[in-house]
Amino acid sequence: MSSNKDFVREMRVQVAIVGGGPSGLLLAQKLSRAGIECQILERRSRRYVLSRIRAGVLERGTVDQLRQVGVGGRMDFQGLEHHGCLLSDGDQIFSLNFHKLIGKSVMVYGQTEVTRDLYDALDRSGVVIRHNVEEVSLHDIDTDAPRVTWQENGQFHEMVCDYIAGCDGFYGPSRATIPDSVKHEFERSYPFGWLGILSKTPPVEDELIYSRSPRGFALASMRNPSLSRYYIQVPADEKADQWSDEQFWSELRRRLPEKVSQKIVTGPSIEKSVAPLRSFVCEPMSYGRLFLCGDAAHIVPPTGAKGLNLAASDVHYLFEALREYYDDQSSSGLQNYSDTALRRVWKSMRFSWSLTHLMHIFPNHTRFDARIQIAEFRYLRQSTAAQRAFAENYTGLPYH
Ligand code: RFL
Ligand code: PHB
Repeated sequence: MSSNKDFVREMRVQVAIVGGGPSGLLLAQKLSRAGIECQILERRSRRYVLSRIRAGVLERGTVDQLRQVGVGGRMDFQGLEHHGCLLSDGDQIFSLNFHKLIGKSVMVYGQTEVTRDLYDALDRSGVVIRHNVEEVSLHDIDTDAPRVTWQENGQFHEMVCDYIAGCDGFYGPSRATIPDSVKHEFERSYPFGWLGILSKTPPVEDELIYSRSPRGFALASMRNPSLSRYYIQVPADEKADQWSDEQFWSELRRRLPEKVSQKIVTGPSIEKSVAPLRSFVCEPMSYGRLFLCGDAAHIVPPTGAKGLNLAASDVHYLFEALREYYDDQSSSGLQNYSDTALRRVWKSMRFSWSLTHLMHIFPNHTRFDARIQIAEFRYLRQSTAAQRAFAENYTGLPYH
């Protein structure tokens, strides 16, 4: 920060957290329960953060972490435990029972609700979350006294800390602070997005349906017994407002097996948006005293429901490393953080990439590619070994 700016010097904290999405909030909750001081800097208002409709499926590891930090109550009461999912290919539909295959399940509970539960818990523990901060910038990350500066209510602020957790999503400033000479970025973008709607209608089935059809992919998901979430594959540059609700329902029906389509209850959408699909990894996930978590370090296409769950596993590794540092004065966990987190990230990256390839229509696909897709789908339908591998990945790989 330039020395001629008038700025407020905030109290030093142990960990400054940039970004108050699920990864920043979960990390803060874990740190505060362990007696490690932290503060969150969030660019948006709380209301805005809570209006973002995103993930819906939680792996067991995410569920366990939420329970361990005292925010599992509402999730255990309102969340829907799913023992499997349905996969369809045109008119063929089959069910994968994760519970029978590998004895595991997932929890359907929206990211919005997870975020709300974390806010409530952080309010109770008195953790400071500064909303509507602007111009957040990270300094001296390769020294023992890294700093974060920002603008709030027209005033410049500065906070010195021991460590910075970059939890500021794909477009935040943290990743950009790692020098280009150190950073390697790996990316695959897909020539389509997902148009999603939320509607106050009962879900068409008890399980999620991932459907591959000649017209493109569709997903039937839910938030609770009276709130449905549906997605359809659309071209990458599609705008949500080009689609009326009627057009959406009609296209969705054409992409699901007929016996399912006939049962869909339609209604007005209460949210409609297009999400681009991308696979992205930044290596390393740390530099000096900056540690990246969640979408700040990696993005997966939503097909495998892995984004929020990867954010949660990063938080697990980072929290354990910080606890080791403050409790045992050992920095070995922090030194290994990037390698440890990346090992799991790449496995989820692979699963999301492969499921995206299996389920979508690619504009540049040859007839050969289309045949391979069908063969792979049949293999999954017929082979218990393939189904077990799917179930193992979908419900979440172990943290160690
Ligand atoms: P987030 O949620 O993007 O939060 C980052 C926060 O940082 C703030 N920020 C800043 N703060 C201060 N200064 C700045 N300059 C800042 N710039 C940004 C932002 O305002 C924001 O609050 O990242 P985080 O915490 O790492 O969490 C990641 C998850 O949100 C994301 O991976 C998932 O939503 C992905 N995802 C899914 N993940 C799952 O595990 N299961 C799913 O079923 C699932 N479905 C989805 C999804 C994502 C979707 N979209 C919209 C991309 C479905 C969709 C449609
Ligand atoms: C969702 O309900 O938003 C959802 C569910 C499963 C996915 C992606 C999104 O794979």
